[in-house]
Amino acid sequence: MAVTATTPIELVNAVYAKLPDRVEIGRRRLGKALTLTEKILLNHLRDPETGGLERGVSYTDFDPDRIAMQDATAQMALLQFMTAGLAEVAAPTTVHCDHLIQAKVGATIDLGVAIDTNKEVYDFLESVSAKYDIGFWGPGSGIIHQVVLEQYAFPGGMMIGTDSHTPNAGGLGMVAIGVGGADAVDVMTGFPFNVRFPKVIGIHLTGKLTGWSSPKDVILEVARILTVKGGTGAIIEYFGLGAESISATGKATICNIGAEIGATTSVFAYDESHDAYLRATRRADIADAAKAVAADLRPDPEVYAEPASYYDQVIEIDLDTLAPLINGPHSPDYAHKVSEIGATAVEKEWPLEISATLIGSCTNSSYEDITRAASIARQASAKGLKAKTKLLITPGSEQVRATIERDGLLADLEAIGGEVLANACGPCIGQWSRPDMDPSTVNTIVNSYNRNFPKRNDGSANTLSFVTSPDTVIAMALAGRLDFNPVTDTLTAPSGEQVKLDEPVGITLPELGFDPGVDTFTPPPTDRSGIEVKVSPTSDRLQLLTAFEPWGGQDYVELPLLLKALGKCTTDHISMAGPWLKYRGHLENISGNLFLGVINAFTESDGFGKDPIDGETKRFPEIAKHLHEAGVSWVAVGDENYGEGSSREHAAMEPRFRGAKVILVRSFARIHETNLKKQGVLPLTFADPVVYDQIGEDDKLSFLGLADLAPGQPVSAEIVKPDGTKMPFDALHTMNEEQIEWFRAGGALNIIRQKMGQS
Ligand code: MIC
Ligand code: SF4
Repeated sequence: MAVTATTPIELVNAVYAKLPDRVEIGRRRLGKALTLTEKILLNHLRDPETGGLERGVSYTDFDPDRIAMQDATAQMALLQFMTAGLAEVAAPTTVHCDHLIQAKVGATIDLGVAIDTNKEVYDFLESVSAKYDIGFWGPGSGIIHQVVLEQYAFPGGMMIGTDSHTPNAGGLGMVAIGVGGADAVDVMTGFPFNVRFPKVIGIHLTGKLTGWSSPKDVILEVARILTVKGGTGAIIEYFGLGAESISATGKATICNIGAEIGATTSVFAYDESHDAYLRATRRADIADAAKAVAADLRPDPEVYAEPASYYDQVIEIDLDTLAPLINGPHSPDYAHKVSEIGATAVEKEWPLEISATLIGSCTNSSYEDITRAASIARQASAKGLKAKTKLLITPGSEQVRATIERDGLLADLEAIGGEVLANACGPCIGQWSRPDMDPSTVNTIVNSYNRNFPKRNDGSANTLSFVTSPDTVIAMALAGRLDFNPVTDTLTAPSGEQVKLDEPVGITLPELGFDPGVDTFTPPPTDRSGIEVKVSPTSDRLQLLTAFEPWGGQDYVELPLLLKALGKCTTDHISMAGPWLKYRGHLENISGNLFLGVINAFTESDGFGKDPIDGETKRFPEIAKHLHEAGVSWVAVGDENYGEGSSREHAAMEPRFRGAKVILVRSFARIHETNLKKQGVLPLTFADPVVYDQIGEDDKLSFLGLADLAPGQPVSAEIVKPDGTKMPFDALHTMNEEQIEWFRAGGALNIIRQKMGQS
């Protein structure tokens, strides 16, 4: 099927045509009414009669409708896909250029600089896209998740995307799952997408958001309740009249940040807001088609009547009483009421003065978000107020940018001092040049983004990042302080008058319709025969991949420890973004950032450890390189929710490339655990978490009986102390038969390549 700038109605019709039958099959097989999650998943099972449906247990094969990849992850995904030797991708696929644009002086100049500095990578992505029948959204088109929501998402659809915030499309009723590139390669090569059939958590929303409370507060509250790992292995399904009162883009904000609680994805049922959004984004044909199957795009009535019998867990949130929240620093589940953050900041000694405020990102840059923010800006301007901090705005897509510019909303924000950046990720992913801030200065920033791990925005661990709604960001920008509560506090206007801000007012969809802006989409050409993809052997940004070696049949005996990570170890800690994004297509070069952000459990400082070969203290990537060059395999040990955050498979490929055999932790985040399995690294957890504490810096670790590795069976392991004492313990894994095969083959890609006759 041709890849166009929007999902063709034929694709949607084909999905809806089988929906009623599949729902019937599901009710018969499960012997009960169905949640929305189950309906959508059943409709995408590769085999509707035999695909496993046991929540939290079955590994099941699905056929998603589409794949979306952003530029920073697409490079590695496509380099892997290329080794399979196919003529084209087997499912509709798009590539989106959004992560590589650095925010420095403003939209136009920054975009021009990015096009220049990233030319080699953009050319690569454009030519690979053209060659393999992939749609290409060039730089300036916007952030992948906004473009997907505007163009490709549809109620009842299923997609995967090589970015953890792919669930954003759940706002429009799609099961949209964030994956590593190797999962995308499966689907691009015609194999199913295999994932554990999720548990389903129901979140019942009652009441209605009012005043300063917004959809962002719903998900910040869910993060508070469930924490960063509470959604692991589950799809979050929102229901209730409160859910229906939220716009489609508000729903998308909620689903987007579902990634922060580890959820497989989040989804809202079809309702009027979906119809309205589809029509406003010029997709009336899809709106009509969805309306015709509306009952199957919602949970069965029995589920609403008795949620506790159908969801694994039910959480109640009353929107009438939900107070505005602000979460941070350093973890998106660290929630505070806006009314209380001031007192907490004083107690914790976080700076009350804000050094920068930022709105936008893939999370919060809808028309509604910007109208709400602009409504505050307008009243402030009328009273002569201006932002007391830097205020940066990243529009989520070219369509939103063009529309908010046309409707005067950007001008409202600029009038209080806002600066507009390119339609891209920018400061959200460390692409923020901030020469005015000394990295040794502890400082507070407030933004409407989704994650706030240390060093994420400007590379400095001294920047304390708080996430909140765009409304609260604007209010705090005007006050310049973290202890400002717009509900109760006043600002001093230049006239000396004490001014209280009125509540924000939003417009869900533009009255004049969306302005599509500049066309940045390049469809693949019909004749693709002459297209060549070039990767220079001397490039420092792109490197063709060579296959990893297979397992080899031996136990892993007395592997030295590269590191033991203390506390939070996200993918940002393992493979930092920001300045390193430029090496995302070059495995060897990007391995220079391996574990740079990790806190060493033995020294409690970050980035440095003891080289097990010579005992010297070095940066982790240097130790890993030294071990690699000496042909010494190693193991890394981590704590809870290891690999939280991004989908970037570099966090798994770099250790693999440098010789990691096992990553042994207290628990894993879903995408990262799969990424390790896909690359042929053994992801193991301690059967008894206390064993983590018993591992010393000079210990070695053995993993035995690997020839008998079997689903559900523990692996016998040993700590070998420097004096030779052995301390046996059990390690657990979650691999099924197929995944054990990946391990034996040295990675899933080696199996695909064999099947395609490439090796
Ligand atoms: C992120 O928000 O952390 C990213 C950057 O979008 C990542 C993807 C990447 O690292 O390229 C994600 O969320 O998966
Ligand atoms: Fe981009 Fe930030 Fe969204 Fe990731 S979270 S896709 S970096 S805007």
